[in-house]
Amino acid sequence: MGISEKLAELELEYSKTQKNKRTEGHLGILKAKMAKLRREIVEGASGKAGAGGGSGGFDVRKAGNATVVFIGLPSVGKSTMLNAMTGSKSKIAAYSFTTLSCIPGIMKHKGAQIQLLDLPGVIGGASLGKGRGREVLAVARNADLVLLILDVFDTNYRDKLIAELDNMGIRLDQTPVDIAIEPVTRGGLNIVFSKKQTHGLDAKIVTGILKEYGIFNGSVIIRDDATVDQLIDKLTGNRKYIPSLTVINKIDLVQKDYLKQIKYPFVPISADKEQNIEKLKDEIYSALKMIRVYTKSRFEAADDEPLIVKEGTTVIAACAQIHKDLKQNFKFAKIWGPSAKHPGQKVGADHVLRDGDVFKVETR
Ligand SMILES: Nc1nc2c(ncn2[C@@H]2O[C@H](COP(=O)(O)OP(=O)(O)OP(=O)(O)O)[C@@H](O)[C@H]2O)c(=O)[nH]1
Ligand SMILES: [Mg+2]
Repeated sequence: MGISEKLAELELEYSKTQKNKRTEGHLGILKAKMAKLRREIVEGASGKAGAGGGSGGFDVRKAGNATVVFIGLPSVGKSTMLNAMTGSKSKIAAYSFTTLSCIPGIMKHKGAQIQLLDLPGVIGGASLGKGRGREVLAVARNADLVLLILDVFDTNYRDKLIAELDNMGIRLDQTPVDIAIEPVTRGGLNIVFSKKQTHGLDAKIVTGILKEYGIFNGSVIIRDDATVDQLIDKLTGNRKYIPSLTVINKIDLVQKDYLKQIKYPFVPISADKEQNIEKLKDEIYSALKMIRVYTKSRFEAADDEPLIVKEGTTVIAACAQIHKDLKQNFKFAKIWGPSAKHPGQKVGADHVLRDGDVFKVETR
């Protein structure tokens, strides 16, 4: 029996099992078993989709300051979007599966160069390999932002896309929970909950799941209010936590009121009629949490070209992005702008930059 069949069997058993307090432990173990099989599937696909391509995977090289992937059903308008946003020429057609590989484009916005990746459409069961779905979803694992793209007449499909990504170990808009697991060789399990658990996680369930992962001895400290799935994520270990934006395309086909029934936040656009494209670019830019900072050398005014860095970047990390020598020879920096207490404030390596800062590095 192949991995996919084993997984299907477990999924069936899971769906048939009644969900109550008495079956919770058994369900947790089923989930752990499914997670282990999905990890095998993901690892198979990631290997293929890595840089260099290999056996039929997508040859994707990261470029620019950040990478954004397009995930959606066939024909929702992903390629039309790429072309409208970057001036690329990805093939567009009225039939499904027009795009057959990964087509990159660069969107320039507010001084940043953002790589957009147009991908083949994903369909239900993509994470199990339908329609090259695994390769497509594996590309998303390395993205800085996922765009969930929906046709205005099929807005309920969002949950399915999220589920397919979830099966590939991609957790959209989530943060990992704080669970520390330290296996030892003897002495049994010592499980400590330092927060009240409201999702039914208790010592018995945790013990059962840990056994599935071959952990019989050690200490476990659960510092957040966690779910069974989050504990399994921690044990599986290859999860990607990526932010997302939902885009609804083809709004030229409906009246304004039509959009009011949609219950989640989204950016409405018409890629074909180029409506709201600038707004979408702004939303992508802010979802990526990038800031612009400027360097200044001893004799000159500040550079016009911004250096694009992630929010929360320190002076020393920004230096490393410019040149490794600059990082190595760093003595201190002087700062002007939003993060400076006063113009020209002297700061150390760990000073956190803010959007619009100008800094000058003193080297050894
Ligand atoms: N009315 C309308 N049609 C659009 C819009 N955007 C795309 N289309 C049409 O939708 C069809 C599919 O567009 P594509 O851009 O090829 O869709 P895709 O998501 O890349 O499709 P696959 O590559 O097959 O996954 C084409 O006929 C487009 O002209 C839009 O904003 N409004
Ligand atoms: Mg396409």
